[in-house]
Order: sequence, then C-alpha cells, then structure tokens
Amino acid sequence: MNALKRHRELDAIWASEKGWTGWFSTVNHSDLGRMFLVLAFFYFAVGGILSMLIRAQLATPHSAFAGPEVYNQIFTMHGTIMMFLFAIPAIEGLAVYLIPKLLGTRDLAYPRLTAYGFWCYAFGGAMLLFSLFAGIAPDGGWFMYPPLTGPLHSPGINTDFWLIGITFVEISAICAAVELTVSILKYRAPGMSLDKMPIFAWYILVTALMILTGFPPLILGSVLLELERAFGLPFFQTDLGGDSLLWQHLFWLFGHPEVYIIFLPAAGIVSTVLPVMARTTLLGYGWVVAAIVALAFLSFGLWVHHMFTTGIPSLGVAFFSAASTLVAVPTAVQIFAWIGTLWKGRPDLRLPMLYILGFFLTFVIGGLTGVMVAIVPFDWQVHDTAFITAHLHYVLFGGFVFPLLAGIYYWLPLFSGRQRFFRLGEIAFALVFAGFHGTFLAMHWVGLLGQRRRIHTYDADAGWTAINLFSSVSSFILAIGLAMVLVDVILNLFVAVRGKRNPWNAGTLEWATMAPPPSYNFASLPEISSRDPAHADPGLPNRIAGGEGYLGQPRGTLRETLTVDIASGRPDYVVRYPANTRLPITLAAVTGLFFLSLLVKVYWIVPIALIGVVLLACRWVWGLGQRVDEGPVPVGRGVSLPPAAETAKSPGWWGSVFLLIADATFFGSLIFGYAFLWTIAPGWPPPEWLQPLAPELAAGVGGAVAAAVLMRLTIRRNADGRPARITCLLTLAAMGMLGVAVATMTGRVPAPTGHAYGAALLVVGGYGMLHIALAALMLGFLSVRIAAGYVSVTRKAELHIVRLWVDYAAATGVICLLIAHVPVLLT
Ligand code: HEM
Ligand SMILES: [Cu+2]
Repeated sequence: MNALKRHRELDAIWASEKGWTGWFSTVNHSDLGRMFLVLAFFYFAVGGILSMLIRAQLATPHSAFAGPEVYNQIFTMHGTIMMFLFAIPAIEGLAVYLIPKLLGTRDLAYPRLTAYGFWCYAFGGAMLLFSLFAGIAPDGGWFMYPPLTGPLHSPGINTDFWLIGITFVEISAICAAVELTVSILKYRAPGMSLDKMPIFAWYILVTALMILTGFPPLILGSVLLELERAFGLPFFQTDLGGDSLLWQHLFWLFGHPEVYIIFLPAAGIVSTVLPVMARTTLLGYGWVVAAIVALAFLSFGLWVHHMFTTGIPSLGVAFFSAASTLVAVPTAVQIFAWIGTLWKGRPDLRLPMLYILGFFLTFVIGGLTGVMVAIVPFDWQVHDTAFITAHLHYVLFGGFVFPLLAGIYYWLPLFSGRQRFFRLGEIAFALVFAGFHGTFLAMHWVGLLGQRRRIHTYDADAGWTAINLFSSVSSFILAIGLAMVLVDVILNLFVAVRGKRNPWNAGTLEWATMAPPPSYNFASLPEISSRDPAHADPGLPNRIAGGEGYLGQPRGTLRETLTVDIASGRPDYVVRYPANTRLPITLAAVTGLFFLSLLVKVYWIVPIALIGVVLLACRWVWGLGQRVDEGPVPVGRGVSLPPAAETAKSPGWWGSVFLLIADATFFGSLIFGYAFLWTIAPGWPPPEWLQPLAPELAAGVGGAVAAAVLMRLTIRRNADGRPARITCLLTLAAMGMLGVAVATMTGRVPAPTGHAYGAALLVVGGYGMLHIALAALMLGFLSVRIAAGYVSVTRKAELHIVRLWVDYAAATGVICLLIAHVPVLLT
C-alpha cells in the first residue's frame, strides 16, 4: 500500500463528518482541541472587553459610566470569565490538541468524553454569558465569599448563576483531567518510557492530577452554598452552627492550586519552546520534572495565605507564611534550568522567543510581589488594595498569557501548515508588553497609596487621578496589541502561503507528521528510542508515512490505536475507539437541563433530567466491548496484542481510578468541612444529636462487607468459567442493604435547616446514597451484560471496573454511617 492510499483509507476511517454539522458529532481530538481554543479565546475577548469597561470607569473620579450594581457585575464577571472560561479551557484546548501528537498516538483515551467535556463547557459558559447580557450576572466577586453571597445579602438569582454555571463548567475540567491523565500514562508511542516523554506531557500530567484534586473542594463549596441558598441548610451561618470561613477554606483549597494549574502548563510551553528557540535541549530534564511535582505538592499546603486577615491563630499564620516562601525553591529550579538552556544554546530572537522574554520579566516581578505579600504584616497593609490586583495580573498575565501567546505562535505553523509573512506580530508584542506594564505598574502604586480593589469610584482629592488615567490609557494600548495578535493569527490561518514541515527544526513528534496533521495524526505509530525522535532520526517522517511503524495497515473501519505499559513504554493492548456520534452533545444538553432546572428552581424537571442522564449513560457504555473472544491481534512489526476488553486494567478501569480520586477528594473535603465546623463553629454539639442505632450500623457494615466479598466471588467464578450472574445479583442485594442503612440514617437527621450539624449529615448521607445507587446501577447493568454475552473468561474488563465502584461505594457508605454515629458515642 503506498502512502497516498494509506492516507485515503485512514482518513475515511478517522475524519469527522464534513461541514459545520460535523462539529456536533465529532469525537476527534484535533477538532475538539481547536473548538476548545476558539471558544476560550472568544471568552478572552469577552473578559478583555469587560476589563476595558473597568478601566474606563476608573480612569476618572466620579465617573458616571457605571453605577455600583453594574460595576460589581463587571469585575465579578471579568475575573470569573478569565479564570474559568478562558484560562483553564485554553489549556485544556491546547493539551487536547497537542498531547496525542506529542506522544505519537492517534487520539486521547476517551474521544466521546472529550466531546462531552467540550459541550459542558459550551453550555455552562453560555449560561454565564446569558446572565451577563440579561443584567443579572453574579456580583459577589470571583471568589464569592459568604455571607455576602448568602441568601440574606444576595437574594437574587445572580449568585446562583455563578454557583451552578461554574459547577457545570467544572465537569468539563474534570473530564479533561481524567482524559489527559490516562492518555499520558497509557497512550504513547511504543518505546516512549516515562523519561523519554516530551517535557510538556509531564507538565500536563501534573496539572491534570492537580485539577482532579484541586477542583472538588470548589465543587463541594458551590454545592453547599447553593443548598444554603435554595433550601436553607445553614452551612455558612454563624448563628445556626455554621461558619462563613468554611467557604474561604474550601475556596482557597481550590484557589491556590488553581494558580498553579494555570501556571504549570504555561511553564510547560516555556520549557518546550525555549530549547527549540535556543537550538539546544532543555537543561536538567529530571530536575524540572522533580520541581513541578514538588510544586504541585507544595501548592496544596498554602491555601491559608489567602486568609491572613481573617483572624486565624498566629501559629497557623506563621506556618503558612513560611511555607509560602518555600514555593520559590522549585520555581527557581525551573528558572535556572531555563537560564542554563539559554546559556548552552544559541538563542534566536524569533517571535515566540519575544513572548518568552516578556514572560521572564513580568513573571519575576509578579513573583517578587508574591514573596512580599507572603510576609504577613505587609499583607495586612495591602490586602484588598489595587496592589493585590496588580500582583495577580503580573502572575496571571505574565505567567500565563505571555507563554500562551508564545505557544500559539510556536505551534501556529502546525495548526495551519502556513508560514507567517506579515510582521504584525512583532508590533503587537511591543504594544502588549508596554501596555501591560503601564497598566499594572501604576496599579501597584495606587494600591500602596490606599486605593482599594473593587471600588466603582473614588474622590478627586484622593490623589489617584493621574495614576488611574495613566493605567487606563495603557490598558487600551494593551487591548490594541491583543487585537492585532488576533488579526495576525487569523490572517495566518486563512491567507498566508503554505509553509514547510517543522519550520523551527524541533525534535518532538508533532512535527514528524503532516502540517496541519491529518485526522489520524500518524499513518503508523513510530517506535521511540530518544527524547527528541525527530532529531535522532531524520528519516522518521517518511517512515511513519510509509507505514513502517505499528498499526500502519487499516483494519476494516476500525479506529485503532495501542496503549503502553506506564513506566517502560512496552506495547500493552489494542484499543478500538467509537466513531462519530451525537451522544456526547445530547448527554451534555440533558446535563444542562438538570442544572438549568436547579437554577430556575423548577424541581419537577430534576428527576426527569437525571433519568435522562442515566439512560444516555447506559447507551454510552453499552456500545463498548465485544461478544466474541478474539485473542491477540497483530499490530505490525511482528507484535500481537490483546484487545482492551480482554484485559483487567482496561481504559475504563484507569479512567475509573482517576475519577474516583477526584471523587474521594470531594468526599475528603466534605469530611474536612464537617470536622472544621465541629471544632470551630459555635453550638456544636447541637441541641439534638442523631441518636446512634446499632441495627442500622450493623446492617450497613454487614452489607458493605458482603458486597465487597460477593463482588470478588463474582470475579473468581467468572475466571473459573462458572456462571457469575447470580453472585453479581447477590452483590446488588448486599449493596441494597447498605443503601437501606444509609437511607434510614439520612432520614433520621435532626433539624437540617435549624443547625449546620443536621445539614452536614444530610449531605454526608446524600453522598453515600448517591454512590450506592451508582454502584447498584452498575451491578444491574453488569448482570444484563453477562446475560447478553459481553463477559467471558477472557473478556473480564467490565467486572474489574464494577468492582472498583462497588468497593468505593461500600467504603464511603460505611464512613458515612460512622460519621453519623461515632461523634455521639464519643461525647
Ligand atoms: C486584558 C487585560 C486585563 C486588564 C486590563 C485587566 C484589568 C483588571 C482590573 C482593573 C481589575 C480590578 C477590578 C477591581 O478590583 O475593581 C481586574 C480584576 C481581576 N482580573 Fe483582570 N485584567 C486583564 C486580564 C486578566 C487576565 C488574563 C486574568 C486571568 C487569567 C484576569 C483575572 C482577574 C481577576 C481574577 C480579577 C479579580 C476580580 C474580582 O476581584 O472579583 N485579568 N482586572
Ligand atoms: Cu495562593
């Protein structure tokens, strides 16, 4: 088969439907990555326009441009859009597009999940955008502190848009994080061991793991606050046994890691682009990997530094202040690696490099003011002033937007297959750089003079007028610069002349295929033996196109790729992907209906939407797997691998593991909240504790243990070739017993609206019941699958997936019961 024929055949298998209707059914990561990026930059523009409105308002004292109500909505939506609808999705988009190409594979682990995540983002974002245009946008600031955002002080629907809309959008972040983690660990070109992975993949891996453990606290906080607002469960009300500081803890448990979730991928761009611009390799690969892992761990221990002025004990303040300055160490390791790389290479001042230099300067200043505010007495002075706003923009713009633009310009020839011929980008850079520093240097200054953040106006005699005007004029220069970048990129995408492959002479795999890359990425998957495969073997692109790697012979209409062993990169098993489908967008729409009915408080739709979600999810998984034993199939180069359904650790198993890690973080945050209120909030123990009930506890523990044992028995029987359906149904019954126990506990909770204790128990019980229901659903589904012939001695994948969820539901169910019973037994 020649290269052209191979291309035609593969493209027929992998391409999305033609025309714009193809957007709704595509599951191709390149298309979805592009859709993510375009939508993210659309929100960058929206957020940017809002920031222009802010600066227009603040340019002069007593500006009549926007009143306080409108101003509150504008700055809240600016912050919210930039953080949740621009920064995170832009990273997801870039990673979704690039990761399979960098790793030498054909798609991400779960193509339909990529699509579902995108549509959750699109629909959730649309909800927030609607609120903005309707004039009912959130107005409590992007960190939404109660009691300001509680039912008493923000009775309108504005805050609900934030809590519900953002939670909806978070689903897409969790989807992308699960997807990227599993893809990076399992979906690589054969031979690519962990230490041969492109450095960008390491950054994205660590970022994805941080999303899995960083976002759940915020989701929990949003759920609790929405429950307080909608049903009067008083988690944050001091007079009813709650505490508004609980929100601050949950928010910053998310919020501080969030800063690194935004920064790390940007640093990953720098670590990727800088060596290429310097015509060398990254200095200290291993050190950089160690530094980013350390940074991730550290970042979870710093959240309290956002709460120095809340009156927490001074020992805590001292600890978190010291810990915060520690972050400088891993950051410095990276900076030294970059400087060393520049030193040993021959840097070439092309456009991406300009943005990297802009990043250096800006980020270092942002880091310095960061160390300043980590010093507690200084923070007391500048807290809630424009100084903080200036600091955060130096970090976010310097640490994120500059590297992102470097990355966009670096990968533009790959996206478009064209070469730049206008010099617009250089002028734009100068405007962006000058405009940015003008805007925010001035805000440091005016902040030190005492201008608070989030004020819609100030007095003429405050002495801030000239500085504010300067800042506002600079911000318009910045905006013009950014608009020019946009024009430059659009011109490049559509009218520039065709460019050559690999214009930067980079060593990573994305440049070893066509530009723009075809729908299937690689005509055959290469065998990797070096960190810079394209440099190590100049003939690689031709050999990939010539089908000399793995899976070079298309089989029927199957979308096939292979996975590898995590550490060594040895081929593991073959994966067959589902084809284009509208199932993801439909599921996202029904998920949206669920959130929408909560938002507008039409509660009878909620169960209907939930049933819809369950039915569609069943249809989703039903299409997977196979009904015949197939045995190892040849994948080329003399290797044969089993299909995914015939392994214990299938893609579904890996995905479940990481999803459950996020889930466990959510549950852990819930327990943290319970313990926090118990120790801190007034009125615990409340007047009426839940009375312990021995039969309830015994039935629950018994059911959980029985379920775990019976599930294992099911797997054992199946492995022995004996019928497994009966034990599967018995597991279901045991789960039911645990469910009854947790349900009676939840039903007996005293006064949930009268005291935070009852409210907390209600949520704990609800969490337990939800997971028991989920496990029961899976067991029922599994028994039908067994009857339909999808499970055999070799096709055991589904059993192992269900076992994970059964174990998790059993364990959390028991913990829920213990949480309800043990404290009472103790006091
Ligand atoms: C495009 C240029 C930008 C300008 C001119 C700008 C300007 C501003 C200004 C003046 C404020 C303060 C509002 C106030 O306290 O009254 C603000 C707040 C904020 N900005 Fe930006 N910004 C820009 C880009 C960004 C980016 C790229 C991000 C994040 C990735 C971001 C995130 C935030 C956040 C989180 C807040 C705090 C909002 C709040 O207090 O609720 N901004 N911005
Ligand atoms: Cu922080």
